[in-house]
Amino acid sequence: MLNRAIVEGTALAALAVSVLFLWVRERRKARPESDGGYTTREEIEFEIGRIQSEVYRWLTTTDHRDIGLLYIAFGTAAGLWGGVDAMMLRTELLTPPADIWTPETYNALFTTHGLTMLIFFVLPVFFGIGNYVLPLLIGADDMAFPRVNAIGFWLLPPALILVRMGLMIQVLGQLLNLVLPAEAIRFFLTMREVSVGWTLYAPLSVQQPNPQIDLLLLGLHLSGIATTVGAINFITTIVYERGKGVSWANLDIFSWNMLVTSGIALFAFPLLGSALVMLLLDRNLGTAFFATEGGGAILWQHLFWFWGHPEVYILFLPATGLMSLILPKFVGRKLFGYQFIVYSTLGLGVLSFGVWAHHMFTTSADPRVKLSFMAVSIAIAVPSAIKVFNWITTMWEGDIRLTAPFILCAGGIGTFIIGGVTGVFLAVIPVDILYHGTYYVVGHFHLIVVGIIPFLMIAASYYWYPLITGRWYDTRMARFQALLIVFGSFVTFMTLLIIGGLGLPRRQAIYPPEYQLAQQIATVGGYIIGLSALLWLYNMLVSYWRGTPVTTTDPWGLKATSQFTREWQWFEQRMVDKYDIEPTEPETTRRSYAPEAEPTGLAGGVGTVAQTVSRNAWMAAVGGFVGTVLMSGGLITAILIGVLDPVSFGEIAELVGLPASPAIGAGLFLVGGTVTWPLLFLAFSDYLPGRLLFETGLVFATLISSGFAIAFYTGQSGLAFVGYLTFVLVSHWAYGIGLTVTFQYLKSDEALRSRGGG
Ligand code: HEM
Ligand SMILES: [Cu+2]
Repeated sequence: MLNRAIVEGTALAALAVSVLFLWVRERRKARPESDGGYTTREEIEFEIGRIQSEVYRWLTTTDHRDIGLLYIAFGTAAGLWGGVDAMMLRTELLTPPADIWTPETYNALFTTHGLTMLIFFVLPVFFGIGNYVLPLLIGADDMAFPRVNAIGFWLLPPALILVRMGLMIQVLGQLLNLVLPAEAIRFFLTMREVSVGWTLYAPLSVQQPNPQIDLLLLGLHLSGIATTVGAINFITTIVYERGKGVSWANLDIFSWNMLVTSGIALFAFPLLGSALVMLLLDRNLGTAFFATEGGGAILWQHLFWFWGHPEVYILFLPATGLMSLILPKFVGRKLFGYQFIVYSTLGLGVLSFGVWAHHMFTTSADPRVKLSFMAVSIAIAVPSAIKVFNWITTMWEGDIRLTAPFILCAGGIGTFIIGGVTGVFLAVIPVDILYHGTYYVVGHFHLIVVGIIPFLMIAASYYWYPLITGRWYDTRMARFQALLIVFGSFVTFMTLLIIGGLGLPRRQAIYPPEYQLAQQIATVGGYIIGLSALLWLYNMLVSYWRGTPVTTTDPWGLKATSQFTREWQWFEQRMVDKYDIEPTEPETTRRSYAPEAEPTGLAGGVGTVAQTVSRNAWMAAVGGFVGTVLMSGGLITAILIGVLDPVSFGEIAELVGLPASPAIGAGLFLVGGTVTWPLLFLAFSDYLPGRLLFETGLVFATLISSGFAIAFYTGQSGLAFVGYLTFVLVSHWAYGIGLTVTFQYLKSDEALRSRGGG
């Protein structure tokens, strides 16, 4: 049995030393800077004074680009740390018994792995990218609150240390133990990495004595504060700091996504904060929130997932924003269906708060409540699918350039389709009851969190590397790396879906021998992902000093298809001002896809509205029908190869009060798919943003309310039913009117400002 602390400590130290070694070696050989993170100088050598001033600069900076880079560096480091956990987990699974780590260590590994990746890797990296490019994209000078921005970042390192202190203390304890007797350093030997799972379920999380759990809760609390602060800053920046000519109607898609992500974070994280405090009180001050006499363990699950599900959208939306921004640049066409994508993003923002109980289908919650959560969880796939359709349509007849960012975008669409569709299956109660405890769930979410999310982070790093550093990376190595990570992810997580379908339980260090080959395939895939991450890091670091300097102001040839967006205009200006480089002229130009003239909305007469609406509804109905048939095909295949078992679904369906007949099920599925799509397209019709009217808001709210009424109907009749319908309608009207009035106000305010008033 290996010692975890020593192995993990050594792996991290080896990573850190290699990076340091590369830094020192490459820095010696660096060519004079063309531009980028540090100042131009002919000869680079280490002098104490210069290092001092650099350190001082990075510790005190409030510049949005610097803070962006700090966030990205921190997130990457945390990602590598969580990655080391992942490699250790997969190594244990090479053989059926627990022969490398103890089962307890295995539990600790997946606990810290999950928390580190979700909270300290993904969000910081996206906040970093947002910090760097968002102000450039919207023409702002900086973030709205630069100092708060710095505070938001600097809360994160102590938070990470609190969360993962167990490991450091253990390593230290083992070193001290070499010279000191065990009694003298008891504290260092009692602290353990937390092993209760990333969901911190009560009662285990209340009862385990390990003091590291308390530190972890404090660390998570701190990270929540950091996130909330960052979210407020993004919202304020997008609402108030947009430059001339940037309106809601032409705000870039990445900023829309950061806006919605921040909105979700603003509502989700404070709730997590309260839940964490309640858990701390239960552990230390004898309260009983999560004891059976209090709210019970179920209360913790409600609170946790009320944050937890929105959190997955907090992580996922920025990735879709990057996709919508980057993909069109490499297919030479404008993003198809900008308005639909904005709508679907806003829709996801709201819906993400209405599905949390799909993580609790195997608890004793009321079946009628579960049923409504099932309906909304299935519905949430629609806005996601709208995005996918629009990306695919953007590529249609495009002029595709097979660069690393493109490969990552295409791979990301692929992993997201599979990850998303498996999520829809899990949203169906009988399916979930069978698969909740298996690797199927692990496969589902990893196809997103080790699919589209990191792929798009890496795509963004390749796409903006010339802009940030003024240098090129090794593009061949980048293409190879992109293929490698897409390949590795598919190998690993498709395998997990299959062994999950066969029923292998997740979160176990030990498994039956017949699964060994499959587990080994998944582990090799995992190593491939790890290797590709190291290749990426190497390329980024070495190119920073040795890459070829960029000598054009349009490195990606975006002017040729009129996609030279604001951040590149900023880059061009900087190249012109600093290096006297002439603005690059494109060799050829063409318009990249001309969207038809915007419909005129209600103001243009009822006739045109009816026409567009019926055209969209038709298209949507056909799309919904085809999509549902295709999905049925997937289901049938799964049943044929034995991954899905219809008979047990039937039995469970009867148990939870659903009809057991496959014919009724299939019919409902088909009709539902065909009807839901036109409804959504109607609701999400072409009017917002851009042209927005009061009446449109009402129509929108009414349509959505009918969907909610069906989704949440739990068997009322008579007067109660009338009351229910009235409540749904009126509350949606209130919501719709509120939203329309806000947008209309913002628009008139903007119009006033651009006319020089206000
Ligand atoms: C298409 C929309 C999606 C649907 C309908 C969906 C549905 C579900 C369901 C029903 C579960 C519960 C499975 C169980 O524990 O038995 C689940 C788990 C999970 N999903 Fe999704 N999902 C969707 C998208 C996403 C996205 C975008 C992410 C990540 C960014 C994600 C991350 C997760 C995670 C982390 C879990 C596992 C939590 C755990 O440890 O138990 N899902 N999903
Ligand atoms: Cu969820």
